[in-house]
Amino acid sequence: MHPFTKILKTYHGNEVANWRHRLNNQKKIELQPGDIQHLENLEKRGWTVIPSQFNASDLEEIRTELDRAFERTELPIWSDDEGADHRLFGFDSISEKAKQFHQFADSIRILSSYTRIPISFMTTMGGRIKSIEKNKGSGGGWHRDTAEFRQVKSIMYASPIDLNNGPFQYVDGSHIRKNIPTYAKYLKKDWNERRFTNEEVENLCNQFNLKVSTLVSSPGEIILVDTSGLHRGKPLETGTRYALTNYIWNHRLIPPHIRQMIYTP
Ligand SMILES: O=C(O)CCC(=O)C(=O)O
Ligand SMILES: [Fe+2]
Repeated sequence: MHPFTKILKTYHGNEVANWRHRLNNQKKIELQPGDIQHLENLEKRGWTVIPSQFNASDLEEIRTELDRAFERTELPIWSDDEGADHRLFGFDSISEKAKQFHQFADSIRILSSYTRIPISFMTTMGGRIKSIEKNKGSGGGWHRDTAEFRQVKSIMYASPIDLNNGPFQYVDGSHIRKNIPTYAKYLKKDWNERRFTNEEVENLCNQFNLKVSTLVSSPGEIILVDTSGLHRGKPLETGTRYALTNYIWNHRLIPPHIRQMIYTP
């Protein structure tokens, strides 16, 4: 197949599926004051930060629950080769706090207004990552979750975060559709390449004057992000990072490699 035909097929195939899903699941979303600013941040930059009701003691409870869960050998815990990163998908079904995060209406409203696609499936991943030597950070280095369509997530750190213990990083504006193939072409990659080295990201930022944002949010704040943009969890130099992440799918079937990891009691 000609590469151009391939791009058209992949890209438009996804867009057609999106429109079909929108038509079949039309629901009017009532925006709240402040939403417009968050939607503008998502459109322009690819991320925004919203307040939540979670306080320091809620976060402490989440950390304790995560530590306990990672001890439970009957649960489908994922961990990386280095033993730095532990994850449990479906944490919302064993933790009341995670369930509240999962159902948090402000995140759902803003993210589905942004994608203009009703959310049809969501699971909460509870994660703990330690500063073991040579850890790659959460997500395993710079990447896009998808290149073909907008994909969104919400993330809440459950421990105090600083520049050294693994904050989320994002190349502002790298989710903007029309630029995705331009950046890939400059790096001599396929238009929908998803993995990037540190050096490639540095080159892109210099060439196209892009800025890397490091999201050091306050306890309990929630990051809403379009993960089709370039992002990573910064590799940790010290400490341990706890976080909850909502994985969200629209009409698309949840990928089998994730589905099989989700804990259902
Ligand atoms: O947890 C993070 O900081 C980023 C992980 C990631 O790449 C993702 O959730 O898509
Ligand atoms: Fe990611």
